[in-house]
Amino acid sequence: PHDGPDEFTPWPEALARTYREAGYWQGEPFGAWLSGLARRYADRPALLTPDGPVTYRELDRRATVQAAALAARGLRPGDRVTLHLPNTPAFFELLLGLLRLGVRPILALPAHREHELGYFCAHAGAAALVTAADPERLALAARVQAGLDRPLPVIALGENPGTWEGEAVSFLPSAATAPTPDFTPPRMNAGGVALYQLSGGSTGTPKLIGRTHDDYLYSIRASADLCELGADTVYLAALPLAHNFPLTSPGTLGALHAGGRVMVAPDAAPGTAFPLIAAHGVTHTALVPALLQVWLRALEGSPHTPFPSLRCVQVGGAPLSPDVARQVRPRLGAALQQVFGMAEGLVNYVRPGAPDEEALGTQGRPISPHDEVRIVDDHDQPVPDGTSGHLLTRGPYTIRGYFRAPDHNARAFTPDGFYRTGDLVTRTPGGALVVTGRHKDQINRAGEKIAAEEIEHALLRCPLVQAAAVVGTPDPWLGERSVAFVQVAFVEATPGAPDLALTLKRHLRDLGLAAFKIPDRIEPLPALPRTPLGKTDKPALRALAAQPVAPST
Ligand code: J2J
Repeated sequence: PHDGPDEFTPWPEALARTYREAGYWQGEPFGAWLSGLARRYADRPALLTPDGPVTYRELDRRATVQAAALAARGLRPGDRVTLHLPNTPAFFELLLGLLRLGVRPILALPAHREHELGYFCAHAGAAALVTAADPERLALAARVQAGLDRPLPVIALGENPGTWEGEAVSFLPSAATAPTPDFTPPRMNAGGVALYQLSGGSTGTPKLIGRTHDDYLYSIRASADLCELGADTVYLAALPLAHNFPLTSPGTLGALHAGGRVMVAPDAAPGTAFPLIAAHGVTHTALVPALLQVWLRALEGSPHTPFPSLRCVQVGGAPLSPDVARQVRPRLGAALQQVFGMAEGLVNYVRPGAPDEEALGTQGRPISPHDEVRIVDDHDQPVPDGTSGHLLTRGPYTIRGYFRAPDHNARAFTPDGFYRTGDLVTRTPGGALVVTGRHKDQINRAGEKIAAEEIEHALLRCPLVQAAAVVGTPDPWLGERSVAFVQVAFVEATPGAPDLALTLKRHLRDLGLAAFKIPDRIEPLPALPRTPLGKTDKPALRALAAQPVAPST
């Protein structure tokens, strides 16, 4: 299948040749990569599951079982599907099965609800929603179907729990006990899109990021190498498996590439993750700063090396304060590795063994010598080293355009193909990047990205709301909390009527927004402050949001 210019923006041929000649792009699709791992690591454990280890050979076999089963359900190479799974080991047989079949999953997060899943399916013309056969997810899938104006097949991993309320559903048995099918994988172009990651975004609708087999595998291999993963690595995935960070930086796929073992935590709570670290000899894991703080809090007062096996805790996704960074070594008995990455591509790592100054106070440096980084002022002119500016980047694994978003692409990329990250950074004399702020209308709530405009549009769909603006405000635990300011139609206060904030939160929940997007606070204002040009004055609202809340009477 060929993607049109709005669906995929290729790299210029001269650069593509450079990336191939440098050995970054190896022309190998994910299916062949997995076969290679099965040959190389054979009977070594790949996944550690509650039912025992799954070897590399068996993981490879299960991916083939699922590829054949998905093909039998009508999925064809080039199709797009929305993949919505909880953190369980079966995520890998499905993801790898889809990749082997050349079907491109949109990697939805577990927190996504019908608002997001429905949008992905509609926007991408998805051939199916692939989910898990638990009653809650099936009910969600039925609501997604009901909200679309064309039929959407649902493929649910597991047994029919007998609660299905939608239309076409097909249950996909676990591959563990299924016989090996006679299946020949289709030929595939490694330069084509393998899967879609999701942008943190700043616009009214989420953006899809097409990552090619070539570029995604390069970032995975290079990440695994520079993070020094090996056959003795035991990687605990505590963050949502579909997210770019725990998937590829170096993440579960990096650990598999290195011949290590992957352990999946259903969630990142200390009560869930700590026993797994102890029982399975976990060596590496990845956290967002908010979760790191929860882990550190849970360890207060415990002996100083609670987890003798733990070597490295990676932290990224949101700003990490040096004070919290400093506590990692003494409390967790492991090295801290800061990671500053983005689903669009560019990932920076503090290199293992870096001096404290760099490890605690910077967000590292790019993976590749071919990652181009520009730090510029508001007019796209380079700023002197040591000055904060907008981070622009292009390189062998950074996209050149979002899927079906030509207008947004014209703003989000420079004419010469640099991605405008929306991050403000400085470069240290040693060449490491320090994130100093953000220039995008986004809230980073505990590492989860909220596009202000998406929530504003959703609030405006309530007839009471005449104008809405969502901003972030500092929070010691979450990093940022979200605050919505609304201008509402005059409503007479009737005794016993639910208060405005509750009404609007209910409105957003009814639209099916992911829970992390529901504003932490909703405040009415007689009118939103405006700039001289008539735009909402967000800096003024941020200042207002940061004021102490008056006790309600
Ligand atoms: C400050 N802000 C950071 C950091 C990301 C590895 C790690 C993280 C992500 C990720 C990822 C930050 N300090 N250390 O995909 O592979 C903010 C920036 C960035 C945005 C990207 C990976 N690390 N950020 O977080 O696509 O604002 O990817 O542009 O979810 O998170 O978000 P996302």
